[in-house]
Amino acid sequence: MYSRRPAFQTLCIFFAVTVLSATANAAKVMAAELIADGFKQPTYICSEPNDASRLYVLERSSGKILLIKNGVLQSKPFLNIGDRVSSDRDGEQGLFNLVFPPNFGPDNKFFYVCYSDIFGASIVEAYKIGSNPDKAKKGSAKQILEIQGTENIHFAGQMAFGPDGNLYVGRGDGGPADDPLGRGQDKNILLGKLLRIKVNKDKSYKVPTDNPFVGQSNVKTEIWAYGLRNPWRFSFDRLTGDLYIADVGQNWMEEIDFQPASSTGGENYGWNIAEGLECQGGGGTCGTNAGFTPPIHQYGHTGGVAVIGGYVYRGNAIPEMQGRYFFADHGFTTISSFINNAGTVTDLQDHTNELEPDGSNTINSISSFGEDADGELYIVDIGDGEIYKIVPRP
Ligand SMILES: [Ca+2]
Ligand SMILES: [Ca+2]
Repeated sequence: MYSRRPAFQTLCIFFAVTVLSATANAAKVMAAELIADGFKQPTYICSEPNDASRLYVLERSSGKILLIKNGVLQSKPFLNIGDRVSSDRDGEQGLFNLVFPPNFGPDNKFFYVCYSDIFGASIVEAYKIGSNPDKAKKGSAKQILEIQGTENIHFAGQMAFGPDGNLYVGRGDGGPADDPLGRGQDKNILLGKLLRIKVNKDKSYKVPTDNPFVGQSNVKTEIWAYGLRNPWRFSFDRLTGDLYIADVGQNWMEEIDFQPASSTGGENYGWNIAEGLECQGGGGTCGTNAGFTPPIHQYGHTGGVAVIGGYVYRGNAIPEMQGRYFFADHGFTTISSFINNAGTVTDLQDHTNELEPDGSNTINSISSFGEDADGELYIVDIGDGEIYKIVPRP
């Protein structure tokens, strides 16, 4: 999922990093409202594509998906695949993600999950709901992808349906640190990549004919973009179709990569040669090497440990936030947003203080954002099992 590096964190204080300074005096218009708690290490939240009243929360190590229906947490899990999901003490394994296809409903009862399995592989599977929409059929599992890892780290773990109807799947480099075998740049393996596949009705998949490396030899044609280390979270802007990939850095730089909706794929985001705009480990200008697509935003380890990618806000509740891309840092528990002006980041704002909950609640440790059917955003606190909704400040 992400790595904690407290020792290096301390070291990094002595290095200067390039970071757009955040606006300190932006008006407070948002608040974080606790909507549910009591989860065991939640990793994700989402709703059905057309129904924000049905929210699904994933638990990392229990392998459970829990349903919040009209604000009420249902006592029985929607799905429990704890016997398939691996989990570890350091938190990089487990149940990572859930995605509903855009046409989910009576005519298409399948949805997709991804997790690390007990053999160390990344798995993408389809499951189906039965006549009871609050309960998925465990026996309906159909495996779509299995990608073997190596070190049981850097799985990534995000999926999303693009505006083109294809399923995008992120996969980290698999470790170990620094990607010594150069998997990020090796187009003949699926590690360290963003994949793009078309899921068939029978839940097998095919490679879209317009994937960027189709027709080339010694490449995996599932690859849409490469040179990624651990793209734990990525998302499409639901209005524009632009793609934001938050790639967790090694010891130096956290970065947010960008593809406009017009992209035809094939971007090389530079890992393990580059780390952000610099070279792996810091220094130099490898991130802008010919052929590399540099991040649109980066920050060093004086201000963070592991970037948690979020969403471009497209909800109606908080008009002031319209069009802002939200992201967080897992280690520093900061929450920020910016405006992306055709690849140029402007108006970076730090919302950490603004989103500090009232009363005795605290956002302890962020594993993910979530976006519901209405475009409203959520914060997943893996630290003590809480789910917050970002709401207008009362
Ligand atoms: Ca990069
Ligand atoms: Ca908390």
